[in-house]
Amino acid sequence: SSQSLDLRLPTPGCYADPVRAGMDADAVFDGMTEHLFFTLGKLATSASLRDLYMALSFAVRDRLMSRYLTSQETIRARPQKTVAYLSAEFLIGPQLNNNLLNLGIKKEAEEALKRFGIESLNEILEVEEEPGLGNGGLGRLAACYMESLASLQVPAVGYGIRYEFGIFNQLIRDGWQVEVTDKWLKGGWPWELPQPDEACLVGFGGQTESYTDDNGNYRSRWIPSEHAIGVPHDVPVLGYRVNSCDRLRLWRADATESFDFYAFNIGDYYGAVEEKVASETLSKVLYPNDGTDEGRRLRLKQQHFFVSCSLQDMLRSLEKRSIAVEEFPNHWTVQLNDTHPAIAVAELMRLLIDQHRLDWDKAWEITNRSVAYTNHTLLPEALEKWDLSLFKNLLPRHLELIYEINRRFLQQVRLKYPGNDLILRKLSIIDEEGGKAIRMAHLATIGAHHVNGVAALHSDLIKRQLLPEFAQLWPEKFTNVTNGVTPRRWVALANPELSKLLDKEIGPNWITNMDLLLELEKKENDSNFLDLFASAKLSGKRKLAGYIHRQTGVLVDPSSLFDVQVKRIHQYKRQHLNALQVIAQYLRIKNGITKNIAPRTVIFGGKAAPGYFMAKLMIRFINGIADVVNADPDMDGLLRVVFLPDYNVKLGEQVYPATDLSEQISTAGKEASGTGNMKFAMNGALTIGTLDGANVEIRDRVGAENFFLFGKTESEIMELRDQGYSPNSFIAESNELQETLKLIEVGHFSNGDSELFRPIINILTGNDPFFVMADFDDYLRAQDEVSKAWKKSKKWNRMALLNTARSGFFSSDRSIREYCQSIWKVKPLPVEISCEK
Ligand code: B1H
Repeated sequence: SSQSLDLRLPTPGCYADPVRAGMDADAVFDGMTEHLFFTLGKLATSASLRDLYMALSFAVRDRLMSRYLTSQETIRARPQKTVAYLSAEFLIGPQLNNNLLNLGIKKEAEEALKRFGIESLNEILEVEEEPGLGNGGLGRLAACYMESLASLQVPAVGYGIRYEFGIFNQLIRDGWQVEVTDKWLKGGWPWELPQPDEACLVGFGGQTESYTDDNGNYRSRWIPSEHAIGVPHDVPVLGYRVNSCDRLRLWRADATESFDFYAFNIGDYYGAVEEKVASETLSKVLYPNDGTDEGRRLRLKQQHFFVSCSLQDMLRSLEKRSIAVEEFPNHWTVQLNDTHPAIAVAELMRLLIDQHRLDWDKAWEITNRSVAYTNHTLLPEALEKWDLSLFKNLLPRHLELIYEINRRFLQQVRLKYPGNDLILRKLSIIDEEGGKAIRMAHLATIGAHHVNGVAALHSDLIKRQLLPEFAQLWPEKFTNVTNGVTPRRWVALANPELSKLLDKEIGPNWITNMDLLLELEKKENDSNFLDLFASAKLSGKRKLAGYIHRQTGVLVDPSSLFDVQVKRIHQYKRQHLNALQVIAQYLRIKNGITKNIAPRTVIFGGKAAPGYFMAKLMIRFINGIADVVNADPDMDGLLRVVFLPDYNVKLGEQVYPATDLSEQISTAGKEASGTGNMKFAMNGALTIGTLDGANVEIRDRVGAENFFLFGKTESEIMELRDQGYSPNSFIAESNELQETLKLIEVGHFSNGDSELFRPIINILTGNDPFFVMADFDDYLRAQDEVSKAWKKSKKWNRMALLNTARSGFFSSDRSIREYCQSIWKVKPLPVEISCEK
């Protein structure tokens, strides 16, 4: 064992080789040179930009290693609770810049690059392909949380899937979205460390059988018909200027055997490779749906695959240290990021009962004490349900366990509500309406010790609408943790101009203590400072204008109001409401009513799920409007419309610092939280928004006078719906809305084709499920307020400054502290690096 050997960890203090560990520019340069030569097989004289990116990344990775290994060793040697964050998505974004920032060697890297003739670090950062291992907010939240966990020195492992193909790349052709596979691994990805020695075996299919064990007890055992191997690929997640370096452990699926030798011997060559082909498909591709449950068999396989590997990995960590399995809840706290990993409740029970031989009650106590569940959506189409026969076919043992969990649970319910069959049917894990199905949210809620929503309003709606009977049964189980975003990536790294200004004004500690931004409040009337604040914004806008021109050919004016809506395309997010408003403004300008109009650049970005027709048509619609507006000389200097293709983390880093107006216009009650809204506010954008998700809390914090509110509230929407909502009554009352719809109907934005956008018109004038018509007039009114405010630039700048100053609450450091205190009960574990063992 390693304990009997005198193995010293290489540490910056005592690991002598400066090429690998030195933090000055010379050392970084030497490190790059050696990696070019030995790792990449290139001479410095013939190195491409990509080679230099790889060399710098390897040199930076070297400098993470002593922190990473010491952190992992510290966690092992001083056993205390570790957070296991289980998520089907981790949208981590580009790594190089973040690691340079958190290590504190950005200047040194820039200096080293100069010696290779590279004048700007950006040239190298441009080369990096981001791993698109997530759809949107949910995956990005997991990434922000990992960064905050490390920065707060909390021992944590993120567990997920190493998809070979992440979210597709989006092209725009003739105004339509075209999906292209995302080959993020093609040039080699330097940030992962494969650990084949720690592989895990996962079963699927087959059947269960009962038997009598050595003690004469009846037991069940599972004989799977197929297996896959999970190979961990670890990504170090370094905290900001601390030694703590947590681990993101992503599982890749391998075949158990390259060949089935039996099949091969009987001459079935294709049959022999079939199991291999099938299991390697497991981690092949991310489902790009974002909020619509597809109920696909392969998706359930993916979920069980990564959850089983992760739980086995946690149990193995105890075994290695000879810790009894009963101690599991004292060593691991398992957070389920939505229901995608909810099979963990059944799988942990299976591992404890079938493999570790615990009795039911003990196993259930351990499971319940360890597992907590975060809900991210109320939308019925997003709530995961698995067809019973599909589930039984793939996970027969888990189904038995779920039946028993359900039986015991319903027994409890019967005791509380005797004779109430309706409530039994409502609460059961098994949905008996139509074809039988497993409700994963019920499994997660029953199995977890805490259930939380992601913003105050959302958590409240979980209790009142989604799971009211559960909330009555277990009021103390339900809680809220409002989402947050990491200020390292979303301010310090994305917005260097603002960061410089903040450093100068209040010192650099805001990066880890965003409450310090409140000191900026005293500058609200300082014209000088407001000008500096505005010029930081202008510099972001100039950069984005350049990018827009290169990508779309559209020239935009950086002095115009940059009005931005970037997020997945969904009807509930109402990009079409924004688009209609643009048409109304276009009409006003055409009619010469320009007095109250502020020059605007309206920017959209976001991907549509490939099978979501309406979302794809919304993209086509925006591009149709953009074509007409941008080609019309009457719009010059007043209106531009841009659809930015392929919105992702990297592009987000360009967009947030360049935005004046943040569009957060979902139907009240539909957006669980939103996190882009927070990134915008931190970077000094004003929000136009509904009282939905975290918008409510943003408005409370930044002040109602610094926020453009419009639209019906959640309860007004419900009331309208209950009264039998008719969009036509709203259309009848609004001339501008009628004219706007008319223009679309006659084909003005589709070269005379009056059919193209018919489905949009039909849905809006039909049942209008997201109340676009009901909110249109008030939205237009709020947009007029925006234009008015924009014209008083000093006032605007003051409002923007107050948004930044008061956005500290939305740091993911605050969210993670709340999870640690109220759900996980974990404390930080500082990591010391020294030569002494
Ligand atoms: C959110 C999802 C989601 N909620 C299913 N639900 C998915 C559901 O591929 N799937 O099957 C993928 C994603 N994502 C988002 O989570 C909410 O809509 C946002 O409001 C919230 O800010 C974010 C993080 O909590």
